[in-house]
Amino acid sequence: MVQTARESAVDPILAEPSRDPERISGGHLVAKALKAEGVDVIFTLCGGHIIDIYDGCVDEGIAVVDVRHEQVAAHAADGYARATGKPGCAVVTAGPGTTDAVTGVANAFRAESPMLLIGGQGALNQHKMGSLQDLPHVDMMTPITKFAATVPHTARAADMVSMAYREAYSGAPGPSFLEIPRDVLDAEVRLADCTIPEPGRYRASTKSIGDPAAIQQLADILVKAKKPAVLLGTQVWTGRGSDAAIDFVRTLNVPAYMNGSARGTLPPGDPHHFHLSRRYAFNNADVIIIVGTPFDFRMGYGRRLPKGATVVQIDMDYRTVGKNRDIDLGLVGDPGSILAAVTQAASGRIDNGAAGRKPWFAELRSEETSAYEKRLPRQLSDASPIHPLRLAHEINEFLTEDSIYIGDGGDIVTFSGGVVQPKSPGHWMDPGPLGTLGVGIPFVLAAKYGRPDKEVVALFGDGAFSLTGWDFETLVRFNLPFVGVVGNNSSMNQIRYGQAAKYGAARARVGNTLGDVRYDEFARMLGGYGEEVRDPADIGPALQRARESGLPSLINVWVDPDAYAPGTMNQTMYK
Ligand SMILES: Cc1ncc(C[n+]2csc(CCOP(=O)(O)OP(=O)(O)O)c2C)c(N)n1
Ligand SMILES: [Mg+2]
Repeated sequence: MVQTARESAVDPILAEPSRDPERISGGHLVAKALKAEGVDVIFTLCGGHIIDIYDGCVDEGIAVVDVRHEQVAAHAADGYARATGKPGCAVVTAGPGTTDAVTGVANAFRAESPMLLIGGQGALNQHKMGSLQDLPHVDMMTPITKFAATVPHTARAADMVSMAYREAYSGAPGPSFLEIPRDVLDAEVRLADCTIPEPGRYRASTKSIGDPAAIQQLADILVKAKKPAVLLGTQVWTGRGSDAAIDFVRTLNVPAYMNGSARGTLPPGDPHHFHLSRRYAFNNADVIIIVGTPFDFRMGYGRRLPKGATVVQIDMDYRTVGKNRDIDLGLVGDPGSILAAVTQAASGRIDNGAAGRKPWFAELRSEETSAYEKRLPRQLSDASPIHPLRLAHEINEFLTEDSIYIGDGGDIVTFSGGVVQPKSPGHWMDPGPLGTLGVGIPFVLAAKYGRPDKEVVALFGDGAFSLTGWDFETLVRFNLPFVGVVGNNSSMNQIRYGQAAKYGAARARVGNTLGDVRYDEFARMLGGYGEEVRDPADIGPALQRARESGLPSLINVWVDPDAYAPGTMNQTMYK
């Protein structure tokens, strides 16, 4: 008999597992497949539908990190993939467990982050009968995943996990979803009847350079360029192409701008690192190379790129290249591999064009310096309440080359985006184009758990922190120290600005006011370190004490609610 547990009078979930080494349950098959995939931790909130996966994880040596909200589990799986390069995994129960995780999956979808969400489901033998926590999960997840399916039979559990991960890595990566009905998960089958894919043997390489002719074409374009500029986007880090990107910009002498997860590819101070002169560079460049980032709202849908420039786009996803704006050359493949191939192709020429770009670099550096100097007085402001730019300045000074920086908030994080510079590749984490408030604590969990050798520094808006802040307790429970800063303006300020601008000051305070909450006390209550800061001179020393505390920490910094970031005032995100 194949499904003994289901046929017994005892509920399958409570039936004792057989000790027969020839037999295996669905949850144990899932754990075997996760192990084959290199997953060493699952982020989860428990439920009766999924406990057999936990039991499988015990056997396979996979850590179970239990959080207080499923949104946190899903964001942590996304963040873990970003921080470690290993695939993320979150496991949640049926119904509300899965709906709670939707935002995390959606965020990973827009951010192209490879992860798997496994959700429980009512037993197949109660299908559509109104079982506890039954919902059409697959239908709900289909539009926000690369792959969403039900595991229909216990013997398929392992190979469907592998299938879901293979799908997650096709083209530009993203999330996959599997639901596993509880009778399918709990039943035992003969091991011999199961397909268990072997590590390293069920996946092709993703390091494609696409069309070799296009590589030569791009090399031709570049060697002739007088004023090239490159924008390195998130996929450069996702595909771990940082070294190739650095080699490309140095060998071919191309000024580099970075966004999303690619921030930090080059450190500030590097001669090829530019940040504040991007608009100027694109307006004046003869060749613009966009690598691994779409023409979405962050790029003004490509409309801001001048008509006269030669525009080249490189992306992992065929569907992204040429979308929203015409291009002169499109390449599809792994950004790092493509950049390495182009460097090689251009380096073979007698003159790779690199030498003639001194005046272009000087022009951009002078733009960069004047933009920096214009802002500096506000960045050094001694005002109290504290100017958000001063807070961002102090955080930037505080970061080392081993600090992973996480931004989670509205206006305060918009301010910090212009000032805070990660010092190493992969040391910047933001939600990505979904703009999800609440990623902060889950990303701290993922980054510190996945990279214990790193320091993690996070800046929160008070609004953003509140969405997922209870999982500060998880950081205490798992002994994951980090330096947290809440830029506290007792408001959802980024939204308040838009209301004030449109409806006038008298009608601006609707639906955006928060209490004067002492987040430092909240941290202490949960067993962490906390301090309150009102004077800008105290920010640096408080950050240092938080670092030395060796605990998860929150420094509550009262910032000026009437200072708004230029990006907020222009409402650029809606244009
Ligand atoms: C989950 C989610 N809900 C709502 C929003 C809309 N939103 C964007 S910024 C913002 C205000 C955030 O307030 P806070 O984190 O305190 O930052 P502040 O703007 O005050 O600096 C809101 C509500 C969002 N981006 N994500
Ligand atoms: Mg706020």
